[in-house]
Amino acid sequence: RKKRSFESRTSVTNHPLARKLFEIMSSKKTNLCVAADVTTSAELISLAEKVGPHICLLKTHIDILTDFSKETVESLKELAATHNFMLFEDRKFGDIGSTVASQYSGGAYNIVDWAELVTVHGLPGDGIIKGLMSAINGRPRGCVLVSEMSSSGALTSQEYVSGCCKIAENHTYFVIGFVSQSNVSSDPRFILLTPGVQLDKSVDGLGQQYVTPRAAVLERGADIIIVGRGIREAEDPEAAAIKYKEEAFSAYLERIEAQ
Ligand code: UP6
Repeated sequence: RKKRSFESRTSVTNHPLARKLFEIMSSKKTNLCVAADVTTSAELISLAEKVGPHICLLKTHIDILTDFSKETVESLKELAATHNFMLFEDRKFGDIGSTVASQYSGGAYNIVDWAELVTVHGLPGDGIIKGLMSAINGRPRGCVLVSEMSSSGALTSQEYVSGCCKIAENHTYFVIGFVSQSNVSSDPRFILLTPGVQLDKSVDGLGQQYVTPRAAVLERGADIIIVGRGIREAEDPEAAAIKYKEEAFSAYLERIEAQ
């Protein structure tokens, strides 16, 4: 399954956002997601402008902004439309259905209003999916289940991973893939996103562990690599984005040609 092209996988999924993502990846020739972990709206918009042409997804942690406003998301939405990428809020929802429904559609961030995709932990069981779904009000929305983590000592056992896969299989109208560190599913509908990717470092001193874009795609089954500091902290973030994009996409091409 990991050898199929993104293009050919477009037709195996019924989820409009999975299809949209496969199409963006094929047409822009990028399987790079940038983790935009910055603390001001100005930095966020500036980073999105620089990396926008080179990414399929912009991953945010919207709650680390010190100056969040409606204008912030309006600008992000405009950039996403201009450069053809999707907004992906890494909220890592992890509570009971009723609570996540309020966190998704309420509060200061109203995530469901602007983020097409969000991350979700499988820990609470599938009530979390039902809770999130109850807040979408007919909008096209989807989620990625965090099945494994990149940090050292992560508690995601094999049993936990297969539990996440079951939730995904039972809720394909909402779950479009996984955050993972290995080939957690052979189902071509599911998109695997792998964080913990950097070219120059192997750890960050706070538990994060890195592999190269090539290793993520060819050894860990990543469809999409997620890169934060490797790009953000580079002298020239746009040049770094191009470099990570090219490394990850050429590894992907190698993988599909190997069939
Ligand atoms: N992230 C991980 N590992 C996971 C899941 N998510 O690092 O298992 C997220 C982090 C951060 C990004 O929350 O936003 O991916 C990685 O950033 P970095 O490249 O700067 O380490």
